[in-house]
Amino acid sequence: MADIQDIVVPDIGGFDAVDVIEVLVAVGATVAVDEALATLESDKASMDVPSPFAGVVREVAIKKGDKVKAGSLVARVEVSGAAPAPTPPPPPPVSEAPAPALATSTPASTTVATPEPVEAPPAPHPVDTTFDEEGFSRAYAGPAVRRFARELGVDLAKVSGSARKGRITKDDVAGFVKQTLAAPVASGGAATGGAGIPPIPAIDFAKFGPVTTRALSKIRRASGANLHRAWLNVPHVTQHEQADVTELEAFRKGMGEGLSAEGVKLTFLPFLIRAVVAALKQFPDFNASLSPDGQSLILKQYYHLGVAVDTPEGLMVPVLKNADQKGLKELARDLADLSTRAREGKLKLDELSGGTFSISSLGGIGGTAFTPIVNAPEVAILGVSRTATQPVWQDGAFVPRLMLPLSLSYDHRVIDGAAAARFVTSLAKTLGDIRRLLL
Ligand code: CAO
Repeated sequence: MADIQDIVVPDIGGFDAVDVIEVLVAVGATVAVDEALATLESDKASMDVPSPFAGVVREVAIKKGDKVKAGSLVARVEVSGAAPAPTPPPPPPVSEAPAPALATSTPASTTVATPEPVEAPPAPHPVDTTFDEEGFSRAYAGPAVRRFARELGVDLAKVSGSARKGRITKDDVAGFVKQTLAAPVASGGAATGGAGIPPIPAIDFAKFGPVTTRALSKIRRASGANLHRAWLNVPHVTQHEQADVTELEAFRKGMGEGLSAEGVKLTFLPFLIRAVVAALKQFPDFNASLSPDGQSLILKQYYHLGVAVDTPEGLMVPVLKNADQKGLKELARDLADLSTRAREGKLKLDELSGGTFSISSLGGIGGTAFTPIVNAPEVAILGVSRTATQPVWQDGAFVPRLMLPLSLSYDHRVIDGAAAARFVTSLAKTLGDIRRLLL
């Protein structure tokens, strides 16, 4: 009698809804021990489900796009030969180590973004851009190589594998890209990427010294695409200013003591949010978006502020809704809740959309100024750096004052330099005189 074995998803580390991104076999296929049947991907990693048996696939129980968990049936295999191989340990996830928390290596251009679907980058003057999805699925390659190929827009069906049994390696994909880049451009024209942007040449860094390669997290890839889009579409200018927060700090400390007993941590941010809302009301063009045809300005009558949060998986921008209707205490509570859940990956989709203006605060970390990238289609973003006590000339003498650096990046298609200077000056004035803030 035929020995039909169920193959289920092994222990995948406590995830209970992992995406099936590829099904690698069909009914009737002959599989070898350890041959991958499907590829799963969570937010943190992707992994193959291998067949513990050699035999013929009699049933495939999942399809691309399904969500599975440990124990879900993947396939039924009619085992060939005698004793089946012992059940293997769970496959090691393809490493997708947490991305560095912040773009600290490029302080001149720190950025924010909401995670939206990653758009495939335009292939640099490819010779053949056709993509055979079926062939891609059938190609013999592991999940990391598949992801690498997808990111580069490489159709695995066209790549020949150099490893055992023709398995495609990362080097094969890189070699294919290199070859494609080296090929003569099909039609006349400059060697440029999409929109006439010259591509950065592919370099084999290993020629110069040892290297390791780490896949980017899903969030980093998504925010990267958004940032790139904003950077290319928005003519950015950044206006810098310093607010004297000496009195605000004394007030914050005094208030903070009482509030910490209630479990509320009062940082600068709730004050900033209040001050920003006041400035947005005074300068409504900063709480607006350009219409898609670029012919009009859509002025929003609500104040939903995006706040950049540094998470282990990359940057996220949860949105604090109706910030104008909340007091300092409620803002502090909401911020703590949103940033905690952002770091735990527990935000809901509607908490990541609808922002009208963003704030990116690096004040808790350090720095004196930076250039945030406008979170388009918003038209401005406020960057906040760390306070420092500085000598300020007042009434004929230098006095020590606590100064808060502000960096406002704006879309110059919508906002003039003069308006930006007025906006930050007004903001600094409000922060410098907390009586205005309490209005
Ligand atoms: N100057 C001096 N100290 C500051 C400060 C500032 N401008 N802003 C915050 N601090 C202090 C806080 O008072 C707090 O001090 P204590 O621990 O002694 O009380 C400490 O720094 C840490 O603050 P925090 O970061 O926990 O709280 P926050 O309200 O300032 O910020 C949040 C919350 C979520 C914005 C922040 O944690 C964060 O993730 N920031 C990074 C955002 C980011 O990555 N932006 C870059 C985007 S561009 O790539």
